[in-house]
Amino acid sequence: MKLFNVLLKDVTHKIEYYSRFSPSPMSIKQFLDFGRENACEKTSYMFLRKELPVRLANTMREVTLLPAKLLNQPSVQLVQSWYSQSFKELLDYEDRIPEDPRTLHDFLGDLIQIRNRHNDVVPTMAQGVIEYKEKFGFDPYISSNVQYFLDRFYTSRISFRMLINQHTLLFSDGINHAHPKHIGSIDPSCNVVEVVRDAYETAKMLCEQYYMTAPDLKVQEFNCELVKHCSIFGQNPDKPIQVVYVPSHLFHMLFELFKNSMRATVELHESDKEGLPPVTALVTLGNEDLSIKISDFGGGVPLRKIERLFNYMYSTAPTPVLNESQNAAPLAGFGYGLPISRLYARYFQGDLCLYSIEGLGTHAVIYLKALSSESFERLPIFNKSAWRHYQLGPEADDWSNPSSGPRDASAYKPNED
Ligand code: P4A
Repeated sequence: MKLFNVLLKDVTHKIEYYSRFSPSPMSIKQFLDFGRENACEKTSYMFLRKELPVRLANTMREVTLLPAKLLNQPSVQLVQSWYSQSFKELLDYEDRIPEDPRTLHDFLGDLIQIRNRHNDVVPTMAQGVIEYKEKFGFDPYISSNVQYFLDRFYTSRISFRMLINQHTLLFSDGINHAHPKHIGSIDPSCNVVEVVRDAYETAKMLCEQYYMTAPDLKVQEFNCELVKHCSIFGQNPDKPIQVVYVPSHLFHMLFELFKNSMRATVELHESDKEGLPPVTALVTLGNEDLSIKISDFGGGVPLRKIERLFNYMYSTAPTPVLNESQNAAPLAGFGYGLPISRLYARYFQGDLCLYSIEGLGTHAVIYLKALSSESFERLPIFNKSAWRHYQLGPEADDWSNPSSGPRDASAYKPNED
């Protein structure tokens, strides 16, 4: 018991120590340059053995600020135990020199083990939110805390996996046969329209399984990148749009948007004689932004409800139990697709926005940085200002509420408080 307490105190102390450092954001260009020119495993090791504990500790400090009623849910406790375990495993390397060949070998194996341990963090946290809601119901104050927390927590997780994937893909022996040109998880010449079509086809298969039909896709591409030596308008209309990016992140976002557009389209037009209106994708490269717009005629969502589509607490519902006749994954059934897709977009300084025209349909736009030198990781830092977010109690709104009526005119509403 005594020894256990000493160890626990030591880990707590280490979390405090590492959380005082801010994470060091890397740009896609830095990831690429490092991985390209005879990437050095020792250098990567020296960076990660500090940077990974820093990112973990920043997150672990923040977890403890969650409202106790949420923190105490069994699923949240389970996730917390995974973080402690992984943090402890990384501390082993504080005093292991890279010159010992066993160090790099063990580190690689431990990173893979840590990554696997954290595979189910998202559904497990979602389970924690369900547990909370079942016991205490939906609370707008808790929901805004959860929103703030999970956006930061999942961003940190995306970044943590990015670092681990780069290291393990670069330094596990054997080249990536499927993608010999990729540098770790990065494609230096990612053809955006190819990923668009790939995500569409995957969503289409699900849609057809579920609804027996799916809308077509129309793609338009505008390469407007100003190239100095290029004449008319400086346009480059024939050059396919490419970007230095993580194709799996782009796929994740597009797949989500296609599922939404397909669902809205099929549910509104299923019985139309004319058939389904197609979903359109517009891919445009400017000097600063690479924008991808996915549009549909699915009837849209009223503005008042758009925010809910990004809200974790609002959109968390128990996973539908699938019976044998519908063993296909339901289309857009798990609720976390949009908020997490937006985090992927923001992670490298982009964004994901929905513009809905109620009655007609929805435009969803993914913005990416056109230049890999500008796409720096956007990372949460644990500091005073983050801390303050969790201390604020539920406060009176500082905008008028349409239903609360004139404040000094209670005479007009004698029966209301
Ligand atoms: N209309 N438009 C969309 C949805 C509806 C939509 C919708 C009913 C709502 C929830 C949902 C999926 C679709 C769209 C494209 C989008 C987002 C929403 O990118 O057509 O599942 C959560």
